[in-house]
Amino acid sequence: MANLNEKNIKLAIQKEGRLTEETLEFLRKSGFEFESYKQRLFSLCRNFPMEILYVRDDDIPDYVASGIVDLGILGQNILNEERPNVKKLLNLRYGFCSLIVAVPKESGIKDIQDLKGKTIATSYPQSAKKFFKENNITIDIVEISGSVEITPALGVAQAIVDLVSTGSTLALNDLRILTKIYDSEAVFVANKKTIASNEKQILLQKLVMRFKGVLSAKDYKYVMMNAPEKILPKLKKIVPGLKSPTISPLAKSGWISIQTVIKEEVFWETIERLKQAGAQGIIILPIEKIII
Ligand code: PRT
Ligand code: ZN
Repeated sequence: MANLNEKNIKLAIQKEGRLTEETLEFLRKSGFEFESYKQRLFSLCRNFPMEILYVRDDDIPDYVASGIVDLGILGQNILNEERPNVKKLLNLRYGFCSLIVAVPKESGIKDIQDLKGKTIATSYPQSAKKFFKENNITIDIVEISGSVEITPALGVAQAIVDLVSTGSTLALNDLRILTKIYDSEAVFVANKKTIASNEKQILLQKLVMRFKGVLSAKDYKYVMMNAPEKILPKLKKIVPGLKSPTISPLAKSGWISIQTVIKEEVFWETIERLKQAGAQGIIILPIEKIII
């Protein structure tokens, strides 16, 4: 195991899989510089005392809980399944998926109650057991490590509990969703001793601030526009929370330039209303980071 310097904070991420690319992108956006070629086992950040270790996602909870590493990025689904003794610090807003119960399209099963006494194949036995127990449904579980979706066709199970993101795999295997157990996304977790440690706590706080900066920037866009000065009160009404936009006069008399941020979720709606109100030359820029 890499242990170049005891003082470095250690972060475990998935070596190769669905979370890898977006995790590397997220770390780079957060300002960490490091090499990351295909056969890597670990990387040392050039501009921060942090080592990144590349491991299987299933190993991350144990590594963090036991203190082999201080921090980890993994799917919430793995936390729900393994319930390791770690502290979740942030949701990272990528790697979205849901754990669902699915049955063959043609099957007569209409409701989860119809699964009583049936066999269910899954790679998430703990999550599945908990769900059916909470719903007072007795089922048998067959634990499968991969290709769970083919088990109904093979006659191994009458239903499956599996992760789904686009739904293509279910469609290809003629399965339909009966119900959802939980939603998941990538999360940032820490070892509890690291959080309490004098030395590493400071590094951890810096890291969390950087991550939060990237996450909140995702929510907003930077907008510049020109407008006649007299419609400013109207524009202020359209952009909620816009108490003090940056306003500068334009060479054309009676006209101003306005700079502000707009929340992503109401973005198009807001832009259309600004345009209707008389704003012109609207320029939209992505925001790299917001430090509050
Ligand atoms: O080798 P290693 O053990 O590290 O990787 P792995 O094969 O166990 O995991 P990997 O790379 O498949 O997934 C890593 C993490 O990505 C998971 O723990 C989830 O948090 C997240 N994630 C997001 C997903 C999916 N979306 C997903 N769709 N993990 C798995 N799937 C699978 C699902 O099991 C099914 O087989 O993709 C298939 C369905 O995808 P759709 O798009 O057809 O619905
Ligand atoms: Zn895995």
